[in-house]
Amino acid sequence: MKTAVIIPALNEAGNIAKLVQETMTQPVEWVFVADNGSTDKTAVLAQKAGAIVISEPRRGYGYACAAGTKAALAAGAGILAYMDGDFSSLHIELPRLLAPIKQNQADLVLGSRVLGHIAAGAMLPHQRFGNWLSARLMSRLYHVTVTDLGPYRAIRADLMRSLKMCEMTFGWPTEMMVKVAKGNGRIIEVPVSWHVRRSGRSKVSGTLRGSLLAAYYILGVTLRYAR
Ligand SMILES: Nc1nc2c(ncn2[C@@H]2O[C@H](COP(=O)(O)OP(=O)(O)O)[C@@H](O)[C@H]2O)c(=O)[nH]1
Ligand SMILES: [Mg+2]
Repeated sequence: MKTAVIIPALNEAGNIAKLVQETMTQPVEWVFVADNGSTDKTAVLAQKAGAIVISEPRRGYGYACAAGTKAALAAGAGILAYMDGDFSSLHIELPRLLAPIKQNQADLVLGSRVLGHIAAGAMLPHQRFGNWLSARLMSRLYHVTVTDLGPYRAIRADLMRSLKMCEMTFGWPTEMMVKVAKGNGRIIEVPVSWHVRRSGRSKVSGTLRGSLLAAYYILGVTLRYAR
């Protein structure tokens, strides 16, 4: 099964080249960087490092993930893995996410930071609480066992293709989970570690606007799709 890693990136020039190079040392066929109008050199550095850069002009985390996904599916990937572009996840843990799909034990594998390790300062208290609340809600409403809603994850490509994603902002990762759960897909969690971003600034949990929007979309999608 050929694997594509999709990295949504917005102004990650300080991270992206090394991250792409490191990721390509893993058993993956492609690294797609979904650039969302970065004003720095993210796109050119990612391309030089060996990634396929997908430019998505519509602003929104979900638009970027969707554009990267579309390109990876068109390339013929059998497994899609998602990873942030700031070194908060480790490339060496990728095989953990891929193994259950390759062994046909799961359709969606979620990297759980709660089951793994969160480095000091890598997750702010409001983010920990929001994750805990969302995971509890999701477990209750969708009869799944999840401890986290982390971005580091892998999914079978044919399942992803069937999901008909429509949340084009911060609700995208949550929509993936609730739709797989509703379709009785096999979801498992594996422990992953979570680290302080290496360079540059947070656009989501480190800002008030990003945090409020993320909470609104994550909780909103969790509740809305349960109906
Ligand atoms: N393409 C794209 N990527 C984004 C956007 N917002 C955040 N990202 C990327 O998504 C990942 C997570 O964002 P980050 O700023 O680290 O959020 P945090 O981990 O909550 O602090 C990083 O790779 C960002 O570059 C966006 O609007 N478009
Ligand atoms: Mg981050």
